[in-house]
Amino acid sequence: MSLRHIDETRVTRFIVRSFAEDFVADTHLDVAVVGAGPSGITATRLLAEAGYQVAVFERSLYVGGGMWGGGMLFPRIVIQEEAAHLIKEVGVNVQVAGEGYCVADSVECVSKCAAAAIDAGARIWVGMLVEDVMIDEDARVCGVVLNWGAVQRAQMHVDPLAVSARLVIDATGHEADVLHTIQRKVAGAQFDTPTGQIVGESSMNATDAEGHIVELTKEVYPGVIVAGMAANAAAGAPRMGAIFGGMFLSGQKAAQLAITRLADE
Ligand code: 48F
Repeated sequence: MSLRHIDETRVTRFIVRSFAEDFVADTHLDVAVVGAGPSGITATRLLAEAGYQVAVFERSLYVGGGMWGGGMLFPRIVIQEEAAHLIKEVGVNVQVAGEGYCVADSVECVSKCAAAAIDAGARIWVGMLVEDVMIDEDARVCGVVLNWGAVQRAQMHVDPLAVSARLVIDATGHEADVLHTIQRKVAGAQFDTPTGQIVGESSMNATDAEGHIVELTKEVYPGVIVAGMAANAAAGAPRMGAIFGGMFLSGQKAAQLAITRLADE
């Protein structure tokens, strides 16, 4: 069997049209998630499963954030037993390692978590950087300002586009990038953190870091819930290395907070 003759311009039209339809549909979101690491992808899936219009914007060309590379490029992650259900329910094979620890293949985990979020109805936009936020007249964040990740890398001056969102989840990992942007740009911005400011993460202490991450997952600025490593970084709490239970539980809490918040509006 031979494949049909290809009209190259049709390929172009199909791609651009399909992209444009989906992107236009995502210009008004219930929740814009920034960063497609474990916490962001988990929050995205749970919000989509709950019926919300949610999309995640990821500046890299790949999803998974720090999960893809496992621990120091060994493609495995460790998860505490109490959090393992959040990846088992999307079909990840989780091996019990003993003493309350489990192990999973990092590539399998990223792929299945991302596929489940898409199957639940969310869109994952890769190569899109959130370079800023929109702020309304009540000083509340009401959307994200987007550019191509490649534009940032090339240091080109290209004006961005904007997408509105009833809530934003900062799941940008160690950088807490959305919150740092707000701190830099909004004069006198105060955050719900121990110092009122965005501090940056401290050195590794896995027990402390994992112990605090769920509690630190909250709406730290009007309209912005922080999740994952960004929650610790915002508060000045420690990092933890390749142990991921807190990331999944934090993503789950961010989704639950968002659902409660949106129901109140
Ligand atoms: O860092 P990342 O995986 O965040 P996480 O969900 O998980 C942290 C763990 O991977 C690991 C750890 C485990 O114990 O500590 O590090 O908290 O994923 C964050 C994602 O956000 C993207 C970034 O490329 C990464 O994929 N990102 C960061 N800033 C932006 C962004 C931005 N401004 N716009 C879009 N994406």
